[in-house]
Amino acid sequence: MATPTFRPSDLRCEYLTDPINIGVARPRLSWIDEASIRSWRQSAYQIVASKTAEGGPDLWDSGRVESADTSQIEYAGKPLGSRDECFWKVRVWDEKGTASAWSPTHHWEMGLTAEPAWHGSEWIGIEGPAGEHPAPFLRKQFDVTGHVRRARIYVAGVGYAEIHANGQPVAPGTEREPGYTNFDKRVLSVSYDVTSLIKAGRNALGAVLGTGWYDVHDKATWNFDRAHWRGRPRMRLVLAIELTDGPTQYITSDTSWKAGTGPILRDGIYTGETYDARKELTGWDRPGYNDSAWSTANKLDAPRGELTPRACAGVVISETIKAKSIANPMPDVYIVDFGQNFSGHARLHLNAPAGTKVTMRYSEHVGKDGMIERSQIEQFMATADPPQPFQTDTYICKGIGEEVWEQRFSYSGFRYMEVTGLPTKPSLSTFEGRFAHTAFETAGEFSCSSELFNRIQHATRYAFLSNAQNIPTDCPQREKNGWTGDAQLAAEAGLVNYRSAPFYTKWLDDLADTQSDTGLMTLIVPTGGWGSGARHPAWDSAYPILAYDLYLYGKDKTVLAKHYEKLSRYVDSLAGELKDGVLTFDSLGDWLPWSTQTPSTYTSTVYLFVDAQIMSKTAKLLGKDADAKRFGDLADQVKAGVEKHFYANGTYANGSQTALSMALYYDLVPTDRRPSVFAALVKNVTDQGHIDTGILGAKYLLRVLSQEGRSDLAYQIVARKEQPGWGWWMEQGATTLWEDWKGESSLNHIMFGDVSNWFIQWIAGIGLDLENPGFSHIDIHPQPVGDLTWAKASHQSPHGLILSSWRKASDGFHLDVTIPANTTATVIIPVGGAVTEGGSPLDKVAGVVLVETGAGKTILRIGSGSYSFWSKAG
Ligand code: RAM
Repeated sequence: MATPTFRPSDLRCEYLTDPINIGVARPRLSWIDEASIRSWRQSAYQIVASKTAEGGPDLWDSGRVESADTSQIEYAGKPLGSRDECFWKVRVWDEKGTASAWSPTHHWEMGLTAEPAWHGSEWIGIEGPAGEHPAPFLRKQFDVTGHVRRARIYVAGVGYAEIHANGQPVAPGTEREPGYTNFDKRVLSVSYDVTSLIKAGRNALGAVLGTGWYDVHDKATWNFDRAHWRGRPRMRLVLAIELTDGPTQYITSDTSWKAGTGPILRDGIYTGETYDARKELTGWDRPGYNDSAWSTANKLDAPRGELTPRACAGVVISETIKAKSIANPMPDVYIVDFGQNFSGHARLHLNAPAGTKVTMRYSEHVGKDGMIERSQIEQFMATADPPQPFQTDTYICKGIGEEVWEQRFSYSGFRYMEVTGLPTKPSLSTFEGRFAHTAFETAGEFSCSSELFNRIQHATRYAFLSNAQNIPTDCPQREKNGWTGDAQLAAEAGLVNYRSAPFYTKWLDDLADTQSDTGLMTLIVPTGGWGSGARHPAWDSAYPILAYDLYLYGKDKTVLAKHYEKLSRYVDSLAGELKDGVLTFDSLGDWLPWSTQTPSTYTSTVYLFVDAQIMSKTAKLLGKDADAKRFGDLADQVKAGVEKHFYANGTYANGSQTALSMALYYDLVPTDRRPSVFAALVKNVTDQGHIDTGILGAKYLLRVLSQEGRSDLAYQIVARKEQPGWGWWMEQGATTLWEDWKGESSLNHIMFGDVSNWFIQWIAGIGLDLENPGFSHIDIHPQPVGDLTWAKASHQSPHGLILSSWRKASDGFHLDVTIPANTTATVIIPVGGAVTEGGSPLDKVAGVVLVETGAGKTILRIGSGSYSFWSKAG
């Protein structure tokens, strides 16, 4: 038998592996402990950090810290400034006092965190009034005087800046860099490692600028064309070249750069891109290019926002999707079907004469006549005068043989694409779909014996990714807006399925930036002004709910501390609207219900209760006891208000599924009344035979049914193939989640997406224990309901991988569970019969404590490790 070993692995800084753009002074470090024995726990750790990979701990030696923590550990060494490197490693001790070997060394680098590090670089671009113009191309030639040891480009660009060095894009596979914020408040900068691209001798840098959200000339309902920040695109850049044999050389953006225009005739975030390949500037990003016809780059004003290193991934092309079929409903009109709804664009492969103009119009839907049908998604732009295109890319050929092209500064939401202007019949390989969204590592998987559930899971993941575009959005086609309600409803599904904490952490800053001095939030974030000035608690609560979700799923207290003041301001100001313990104004509520509309006064009041509770718990966590009491009292006051104004005749509000499940989920129902209220909910669902909620209720209904022991009913709701429900969408051919039960609007919305969270946390049974955030203690409670014969899920928690996999077989019920080091789990095996592992009764199994057996279930407590439980049939 091998000797038990343990070691720390997967070292991360601010959730990322070896990041080079850290902006905070005390970045948080994490690792996971891998241990080959059950019930392993860390008793202590030591972190050392140094300026060089080989050096001693000249930056930090934490010493031995008695703690089982492996995440959210703040760097507490010597202060780090812009561009500083930090190499670090960790070792851990077990409970017997034995030390592990040191982990491999990892590293992080600081981005530019202070103005002097920008080395006097200027914001440059092409001056003139904002609006539709050819995209600026910028270039700079320079000499490097020695051998390059490390080279980094730091760049801020609004709307977008695509950087090239010596003929190549420096971040291939990315697009729409650095990203979207309220540019009056905060502007993102990114770092690129260009060590292998910069050489001794003559070099060239290039940049192409896109309008993005900075210069929105597209006219649409949300008035981004009137945003205060609006201006011509611009960028600011520093290339720092460290030489092995000389002082660091800096190349900075300034008026020594040249500026020209080329093939991108126009680009618009909603409208798309027009590209004339005949105007390409071959070699423009290489040394030696003749730029004598170019003018001098103009120095432009800095955007008002504070420059901040972006601490999360940007947008990448994650997948290339093959065209599935091409129809030809009218002469010269081709309809390409990619078989999957997604966000991004198409890549063209063409061989056509110069001047051939190919137009691609992206759509989610094809009408009866076989032509694309976009009335469901273009209505907010249709009134533009003069008319403007809508998610349309146009390519004009240069006629040199095989041409390959894809746009870079916009994106669309689509499954189908109409192509016109082709001189010859296309083949399937003429087009590829390019799926573009914020990059995430996956954190969760789910599959089961139901093909339908697997399709819903697939659709949820594609909808989540399609709606992650620097910010969480509502839909990738019609609006592309950071609707706050949609985000709060989908965040838990997002956090269990993907490592999305850095993405939400960034968007919380966007929320903070958008808050008014009086504590008002806005409906969309960022906004150029639209959707501000009114209260919509179910949407506005995204701010406290998301901050607290990061704590619940990732033990992040830093984000709670950072936003505490503004969170309090929001909740206090909303509390100022209370009348006798309830909110009485109308606002957005249980949006897009099937048939029953729950009063928004009720849902808003419940959200204020949720907010007050979050603030009370947060205050307690942060040691602010007086505030904890104050917010606790507020929660009590609202609870009493709900009781007085919304409870009557055994029911809450109008007795809708939403009203009842919210009351039960948030514990607004006195204990002795819970059974009757739950019975009323069950009756409602059984009588109707389907879900009857909008987006709010859909997050709570399945959870409450499962919590109260009726996963069988929740299963029926989700497995139903008739309208309304997720199953009906799938029957209609959905490949992403839809905006409404009727299928009359966008076909790629994420706001009904909590169903995936229910699959993972309930069907497969990896339950988050709200009292033990970060899955420190896990509730494993698989739900073998309905026709399901097996289900499995995994989740990468802060402690490591959690796995739950069950199957019903002729010989009984099998449950495989893995829980990571430093955690414990309560396992509920939901069948009768004695449970064994590897042939041994449970009282003989290492790592297991039998808590209860009988009455159709066995309850265990387990320590870390992998287990295979079996409950024999009969
Ligand atoms: C729609 C959006 C979003 C929703 C709002 C209320 O326009 O798409 O999903 O939050 O309305």
